[in-house]
Amino acid sequence: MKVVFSAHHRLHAPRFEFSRGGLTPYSECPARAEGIRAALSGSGWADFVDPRPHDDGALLAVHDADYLDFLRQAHRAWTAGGGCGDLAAATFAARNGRRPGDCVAQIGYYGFDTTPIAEGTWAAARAAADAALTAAELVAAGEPAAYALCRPPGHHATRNQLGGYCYLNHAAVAARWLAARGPTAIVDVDYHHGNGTQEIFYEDGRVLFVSLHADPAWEYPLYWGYADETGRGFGAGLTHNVPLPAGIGDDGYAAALGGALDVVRDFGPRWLVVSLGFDTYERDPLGTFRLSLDGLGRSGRALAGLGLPTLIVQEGGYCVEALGDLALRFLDAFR
Ligand code: SP5
Ligand code: ZN
Repeated sequence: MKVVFSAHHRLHAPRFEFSRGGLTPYSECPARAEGIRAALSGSGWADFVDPRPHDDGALLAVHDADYLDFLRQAHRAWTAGGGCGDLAAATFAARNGRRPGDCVAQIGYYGFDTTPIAEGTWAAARAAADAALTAAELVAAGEPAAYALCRPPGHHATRNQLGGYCYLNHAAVAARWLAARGPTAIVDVDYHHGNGTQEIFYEDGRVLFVSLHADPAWEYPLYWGYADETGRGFGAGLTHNVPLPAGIGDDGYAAALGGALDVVRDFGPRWLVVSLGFDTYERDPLGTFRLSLDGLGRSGRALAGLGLPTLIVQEGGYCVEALGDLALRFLDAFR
């Protein structure tokens, strides 16, 4: 199958994240994508493709222009003002606060958590969005499936806020592009709720958003992802959240996914976008689920069983040593 990958992801390497009251090494590290790339290179069936560069049009169909401008120049402004290392927020804008001029103030306006901006963040995020768009174009041109090996991930990024290691919402950018060519279903199987994707399509009648994730009552992103969030306006009934308990295993997850895929079948989409996270895996350091390697394979087979042209976009997953095997097992059903 076609795998779209850019080495530009390596330019994005924040040093620390703020977690539980202190700084810890950044979990969303370059070794994640390199592990997947290496495993796919050795598979014999991955056909690597470079992302095609796109102008800002497809990004602007999802994100606000002022937010994109901020992402593009924030680290430069931070460095020019004497900052060193990564730019991160410690103060956040009140909902009705004004857009400030200073880059330190802006990251608390254009973000909902302490996700930092490093020197190469814009270049890496832009290349990842190009990868998702390129993979979408391949699917629209007749490929049965294509995999965008995106890094940084995207599904927490909203139309105007970064968060959760995400800056540009690659799955949303690609889904909006596909939705101009037919009804599109997004199935988000990352361990965390895809709050950014949900927000972007909340009132969109052309895109179904279905997400399985840890219950936001106690897990990140904490403020979105409840089952009673179902969409609004043209999108009424087209958001479907399935919060799941800590410790859920292969059988429980497969049952929940089966129910979610019935919702997709009822919608009758032309295209499928999978937001793929491997943080549901039993050895993931951030997650609490208990899915095995075989469980991830089952998820891949269930999604492939929809029989739809499918774009797979990489999101989270932090057990670095297992990511290559997880990708091989999940993607096996699509090759
Ligand atoms: C795309 C995605 O999976 N984003 C997840 C964002 C989760 N952010 C909160 C993580 C808090 C846990 N910190 C653990 C630090 C270990 N070094
Ligand atoms: Zn996640």
